[in-house]
Amino acid sequence: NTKGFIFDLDGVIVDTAKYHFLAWKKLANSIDVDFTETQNEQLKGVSRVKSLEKILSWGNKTISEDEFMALMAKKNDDYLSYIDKMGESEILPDVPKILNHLNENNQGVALGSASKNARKILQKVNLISNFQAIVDGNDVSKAKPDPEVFLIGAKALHQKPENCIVFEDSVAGVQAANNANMISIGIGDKTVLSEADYVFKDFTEISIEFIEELIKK
Ligand code: G16
Ligand code: MG
Repeated sequence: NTKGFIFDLDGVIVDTAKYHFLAWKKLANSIDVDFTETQNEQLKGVSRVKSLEKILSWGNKTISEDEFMALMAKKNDDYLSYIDKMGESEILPDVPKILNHLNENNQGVALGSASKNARKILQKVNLISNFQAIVDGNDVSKAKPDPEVFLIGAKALHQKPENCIVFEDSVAGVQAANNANMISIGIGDKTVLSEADYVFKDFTEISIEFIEELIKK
């Protein structure tokens, strides 16, 4: 039995949300806009363009197209300065255990991320060889909750959507998995991710037996 397992990146494999937060906060403050952790929650799984649009609307700012592009570049440069220092120690607990089990049992493994920096991050934490397919912000035109990112992932794994399982930490991502007709596994808070088929706090709560059940389903 072969299934397709599709992983979100930020919040599932690594905690890059804290670096997005630092970079967005610095940028927002530089244009006199307040930026809180609560607001940052609303940017999870959201593309870079959409994130900046939200920050500008929270601050009631209108800027030119050129300024918009310049701010996006500034945020990304700052974000990349954190990414450059990343290493294997930043992989979230028990992620390698699950990835290795899937790889050893010839299951399809793909990444489905909104980030344009996904490949770079996977290289930094030395996990790139665990993935047969990488679908990221460079490959999609429609953001989560649209199912596009996961449907492209399923195709790359030669799997039907109903034989795919998605791991996601964001509400929009869980909705995207459900919209793709895949099994959705929320990683995080049960009350926030209530639309997911299953929710676990993190991968330390996911047993190999549970993974085996998903493979046999
Ligand atoms: C991630 C983050 C978002 C971020 C987006 C785009 O998505 O959750 O906060 O805005 O990627 O990232 P970048 O600016 O690197 O292209 P995911 O889907 O991996 O959770
Ligand atoms: Mg995420």
